[in-house]
Amino acid sequence: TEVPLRRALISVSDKTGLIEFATALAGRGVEILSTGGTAKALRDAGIAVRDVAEVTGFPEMMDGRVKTLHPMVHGGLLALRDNAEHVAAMEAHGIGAIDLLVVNLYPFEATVASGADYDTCIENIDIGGPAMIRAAAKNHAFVTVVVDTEDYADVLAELEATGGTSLAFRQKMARTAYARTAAYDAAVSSWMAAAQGDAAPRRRAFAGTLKQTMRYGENPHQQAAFYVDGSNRPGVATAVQHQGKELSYNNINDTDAAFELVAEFDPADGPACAIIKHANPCGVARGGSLLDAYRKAFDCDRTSAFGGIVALNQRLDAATAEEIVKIFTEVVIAPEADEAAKAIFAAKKNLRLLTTGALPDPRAAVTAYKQVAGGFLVQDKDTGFVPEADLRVVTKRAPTAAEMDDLRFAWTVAKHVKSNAIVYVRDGATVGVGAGQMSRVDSSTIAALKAGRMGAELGLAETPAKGSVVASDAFFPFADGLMAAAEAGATAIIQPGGSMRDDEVIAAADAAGLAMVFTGMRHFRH
Ligand code: 93A
Repeated sequence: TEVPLRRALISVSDKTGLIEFATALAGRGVEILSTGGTAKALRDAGIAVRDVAEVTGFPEMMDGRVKTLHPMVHGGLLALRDNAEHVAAMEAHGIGAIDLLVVNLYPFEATVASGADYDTCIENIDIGGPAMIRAAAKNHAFVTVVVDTEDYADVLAELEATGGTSLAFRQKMARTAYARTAAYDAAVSSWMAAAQGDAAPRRRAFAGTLKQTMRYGENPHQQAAFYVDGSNRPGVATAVQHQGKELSYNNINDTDAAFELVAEFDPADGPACAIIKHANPCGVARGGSLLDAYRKAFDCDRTSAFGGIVALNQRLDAATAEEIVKIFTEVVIAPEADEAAKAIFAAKKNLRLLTTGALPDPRAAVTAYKQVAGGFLVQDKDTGFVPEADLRVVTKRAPTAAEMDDLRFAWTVAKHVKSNAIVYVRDGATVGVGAGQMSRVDSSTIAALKAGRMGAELGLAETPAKGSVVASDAFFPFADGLMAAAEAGATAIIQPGGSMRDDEVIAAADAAGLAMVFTGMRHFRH
């Protein structure tokens, strides 16, 4: 089953590692055929190469749309070398066998990600490349197909070891090849649906590239792996890890939640910090400095913050790093980190530091998937944002400017808390978070209870919920939830409104002297 490599066709858009690879192939006596740009790059490097146009007898035409789509190419890829008829056909038509196909495709995904216009995206749909890849992969009994520059070294190692390629190796390359063309078409189809305004295409395909396999999933008896979608959204998928062991499934999930939350706070408006446990925030704060923001976030729920994930909206500095290492933290994620901060973390072997270079755009359209039995649900990520003009004061008393700042902050945090979400905020920091309860009143009670407990732990004279504001991710169906918040010490409330009993709820707020703002938008999160 070992097949020698005599002839290769190389046609690549991404020319990374091309010269080294082709040089090594040429050094083994492999004849190289190539398309326009690739042939030029090889020739410029002094590597002997034959133009595909010479082999097909046709020039590349129609802006390169037709260059390799020809029987001289596809016959050479598809012919069964041990089939007399196939061999006779090759001889009759002068078709030479192609043993190795090296193709990477027009950068369609990157073109879309760059925000290119419709026609440019269309022009970057590769047709000849996938056709050759699929042909070579089908004929893996004889042909080796390479679609990723990362695999060049493996091909050379295989040649070194066996003088050719083994069937097992060709099979593995063929699997990868079909996944690549499938992912490519999935990207084209998804882009078309979005660009043509079809939110529910009749068929939907999505695909990913393996980034990491994990020891286990959410629990030790579950297998798991992490795939990237090629969108390059800044976050845990694109982050550079500076130290510490590999991220676990739960780490990745929580780090994502933390970073998406903190990215809501524009660094131009000042530093912000979010601490996450089990995908819910146990503290979020803005501060005069990053250190201040971290301390305030930590003070919301010191107990839960232990072993948490810390996300920052700005470059990690040494002072904040010093403070973070005082307790055990699983992961810290930030756009950047000072060398001094990295040095402080270096002493903590179990702490992972991730930097992303940038924050994800909280308003960018992202498609979210959720698996259900027999299918999956697809929706836009919740990028909902209530413009200032849509905030409606419904009570006799309007919030003060300070209350309004905290209400906006609480509302943003509530969007990132599992429903039912109740978030108490004072002075730009959460002081009580009630998450994931089946009853809104229970979430309220828990948030107030946690605030009270933390006040006692911090040695405060009264609960930090006193004089706070509160956000609810969905409307209060009755006045009871609102009354619980008032009893806990909240002075202002932000909620979507829209309950049948809004009048009762507003009357209760007025009676208690509360200020209340309706957003007209809700933020369920499950
Ligand atoms: O426009 S195409 O779909 N038509 C083709 O016949 C064809 N053959 C190869 N694009 C085609 N390719 C692609 O050209 C390859 O997949 C590769 O990405 C690119 C390499 O072009 P060049 O060698 O001119 O840089």
